Amino acid sequence: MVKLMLALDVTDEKRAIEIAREVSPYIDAVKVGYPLVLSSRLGIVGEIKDVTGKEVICDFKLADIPSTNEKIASLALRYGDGIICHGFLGEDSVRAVQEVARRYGEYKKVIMVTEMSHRGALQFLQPVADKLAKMAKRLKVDGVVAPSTRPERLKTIKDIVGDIPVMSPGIGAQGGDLNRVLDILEEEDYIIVGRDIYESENPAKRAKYYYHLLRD
Ligand code: OMP
Repeated sequence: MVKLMLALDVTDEKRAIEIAREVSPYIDAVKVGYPLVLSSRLGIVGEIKDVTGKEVICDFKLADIPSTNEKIASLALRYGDGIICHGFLGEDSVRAVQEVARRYGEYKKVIMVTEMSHRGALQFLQPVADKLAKMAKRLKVDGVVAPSTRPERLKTIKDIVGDIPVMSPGIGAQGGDLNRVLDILEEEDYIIVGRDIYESENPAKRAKYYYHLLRD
């Protein structure tokens, strides 16, 4: 079964906790990024984990030199089960994050971005995305991010990374075609959905809709 990761990009801490609690029976994971952390504090990542009882991934899209990536990852992984980093900075920047993850006693995921879902990704990222996917495979990262907005690219990237789980944003507000995406994704993969759930009038109902869709 393809899993559902909620992108909790709300900037009101109370509302974030409320939504997290309401949707928790219907989701498999939560992704917390700059909108929520910068409007509250890093510890919110741990609170979201406590409230939902689900895997929480820090989406900080690390894109720096190894020593800075290392510092940020050390802080984030105190609370998060995993962290998203960019690959275009090169192998050493990703390896630095993997080193930090390895130092934690428990399993922490390092997830690498390949091609992104927005139009601007065509400009600089797409031309190198296959190379990034190959690097992700070589480095044995724990997951890659690839776009639901371009199913043919999602398929290519999935074929390159093989058994590495794919986490795919672009369903809902970005207009990705869920049926096509579900034809490509497999058991250990995730769709990432944000606004279509947290901006809906009834986030729990919307999350439940995806919950059933992924199981049918
Ligand atoms: P919605 O468009 O509201 O469903 O949110 C998508 C989430 O996925 C947001 O948190 C984005 O920052 C994130 N995302 C993308 O939309 N596109 C990408 O290519 C990569 C990400 C990501 O790394 O999570």
